[in-house]
Amino acid sequence: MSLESVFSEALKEYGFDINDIYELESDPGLGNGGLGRLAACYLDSLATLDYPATGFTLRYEYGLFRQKIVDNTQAELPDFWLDSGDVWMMQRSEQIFYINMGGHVRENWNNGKLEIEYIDSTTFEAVPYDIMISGAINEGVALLRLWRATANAKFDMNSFSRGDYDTATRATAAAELITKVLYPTDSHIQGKQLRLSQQYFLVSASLQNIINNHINNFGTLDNFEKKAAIHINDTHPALAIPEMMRLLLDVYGYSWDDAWKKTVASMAYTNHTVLSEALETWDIELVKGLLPRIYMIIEEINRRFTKTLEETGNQSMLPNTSILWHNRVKMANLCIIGCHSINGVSKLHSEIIKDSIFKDFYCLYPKRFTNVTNGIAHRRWLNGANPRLSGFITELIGNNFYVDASNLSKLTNYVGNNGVLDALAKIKQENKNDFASYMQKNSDVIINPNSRFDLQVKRIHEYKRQLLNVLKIIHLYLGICDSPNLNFTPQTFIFGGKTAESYYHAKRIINLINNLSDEIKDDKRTRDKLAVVFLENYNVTLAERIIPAAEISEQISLAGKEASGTSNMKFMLNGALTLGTVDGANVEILEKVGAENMFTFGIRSEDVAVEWSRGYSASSLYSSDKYIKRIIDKLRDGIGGTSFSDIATYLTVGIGGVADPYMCLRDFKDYLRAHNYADQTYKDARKWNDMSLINIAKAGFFSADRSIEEYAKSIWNLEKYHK
Ligand code: 4GP
Repeated sequence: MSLESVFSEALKEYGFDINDIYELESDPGLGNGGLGRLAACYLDSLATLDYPATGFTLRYEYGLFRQKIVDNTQAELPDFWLDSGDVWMMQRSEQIFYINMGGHVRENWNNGKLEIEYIDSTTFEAVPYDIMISGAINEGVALLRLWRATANAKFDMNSFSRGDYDTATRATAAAELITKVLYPTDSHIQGKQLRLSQQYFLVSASLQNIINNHINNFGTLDNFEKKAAIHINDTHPALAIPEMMRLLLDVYGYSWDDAWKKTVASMAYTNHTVLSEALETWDIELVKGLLPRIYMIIEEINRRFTKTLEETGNQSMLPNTSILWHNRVKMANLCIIGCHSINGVSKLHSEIIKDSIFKDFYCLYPKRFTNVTNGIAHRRWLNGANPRLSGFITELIGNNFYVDASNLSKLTNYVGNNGVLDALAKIKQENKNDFASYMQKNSDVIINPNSRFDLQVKRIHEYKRQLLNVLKIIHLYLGICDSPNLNFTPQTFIFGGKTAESYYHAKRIINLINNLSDEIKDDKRTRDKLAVVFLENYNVTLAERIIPAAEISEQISLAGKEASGTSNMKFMLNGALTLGTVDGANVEILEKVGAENMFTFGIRSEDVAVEWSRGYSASSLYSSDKYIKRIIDKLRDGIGGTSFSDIATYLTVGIGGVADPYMCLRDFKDYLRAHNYADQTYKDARKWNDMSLINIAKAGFFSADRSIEEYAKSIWNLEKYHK
């Protein structure tokens, strides 16, 4: 409403600073990483673009854990976000739905009609809570609906009176557990029964809600697939497919064929990761036990699918495409069979899924596969997070970029304009100063605002290769120790990110980063030149503060592994230059800005498999490259007083697997080259600022508005609310 300054003034009169009030609001930690954050950006765009849309999720009592660094490693604390986060939530008790789990089912034929009887199952109530997401420039509102599980059964007074408190409270406790806590794993699954019940609870409540609304509007489901589009964000809501079938068959009496047509026509699926450990599969017995009717439907979907495979002579595809295989239910296969559209999240990723993980499916259903490159809420990440920069851009090109980010391209008119470049540099410096003061005030971390800010903030994961960054920093550190008088641009390497509590290796990397930070700080030779900072509890609030201050954006995953990445887009939009591999959406950033405005390095995705088949040997790199040898030996000898010989072994020999599985050593030399080139370029401020300006100018494509328009037109067939 553009009323911030009015409120700010009014609050001042009462002695309050608006920023202190902002600080009081906690992040709703309802997701783990990029996948959840993407959904939040999309809701912002859906509202602004005036599309009628609802996002469904669970009202977890405890969101993603708060990360605390204790003894230089990650500890997890519960995040009870509801103590202040619920001010924006409205309970809608009038729209409760009921969900059955457990027990078994009996099929009764009644006058030729099948009736499903649920025996000994438990019924839970799904209570909706709504958060309105307002559009930026219009009256558009998107809804985020969060389901809370409660017990359906009336309080068991009999048991209570007998003193059997256990039985009396069991139903309530079981229900509350479902929406108690968010599982903190990203990009790999943790197969827990509770997680499966969360997934089913989410999809069953949401689908009943969607269908209910549809019937209220149209009185029938006959036109359902023409009016409703359901999007499955990764495989976690894959049970939406058999649940939709269940509702159409058992509740609304459609035939199998009609129900299947409706289901496939209304459902679409986005894949967000190619890591095999992230492709969800469930134990058949678990699914059967928890969801007996759903399992029957999955079996029938699979029976019909495999029959078609046999009839078309494609039996050889069975191992890769069957939903039921080796006692597991393969959720991605269910999604592909049950959805009319399957997309990846960047051009490269969408090609990879067709060529490798879903190759057989691509042969079967070539028309289903498509791409929608991810996007970010540019109004949040530029106008909201970086008012200095967005104000300056408005002075230069007007404020149309607020509505349509492609207008940012008008900034290319200012390439080479010294006045503009100086102003840009000044803004960056002020943002850096602000961040340094914020850190000092809030966490006692001292950052030199005159050093170069080099950032890698994202979930900590082997494939994202924070370790490669660390190897580089150790190399720089040892280099300064060798020649303390060398002219060296002071640099601060800033890391941030959480990892799943059970991901041992990633936790060791967090430990290593923190120890390295200490060692460098304690060393007189290096402390003014080099610094490593690990931001505790990296989250959206912190991201909004640090991204505007960044100068280098590290996007260094092993090529082929990062589906898209979205922080790469946020950094670019805020004028940071990318030091990255040719992976995910980096490929499209490179296409937009040109090789001269980005620092790329590393093996190409198509060469990774070739290199493995040729027998990639990390240990020979260790023996032949004196720099690598020195760094690895240093890991063994100790960093910050602790030996990291396990990481040294992981890189050179392997721990229970191949050595250096994400090819850090393979890419090290080229990474160093790209880093050194960035270093040289930085010395030429005019050139650097020009590159920065071009990055901002070309970032418009990565607005979530563009992605949402693509989804609306090519997948959802969705019209705007006010046409
Ligand atoms: C992430 C991908 O790792 C990231 O590349 C992508 O940008 C993001 O989804 C949004 O599409 N995946 C996850 C996950 O967060 O849990 O698999």
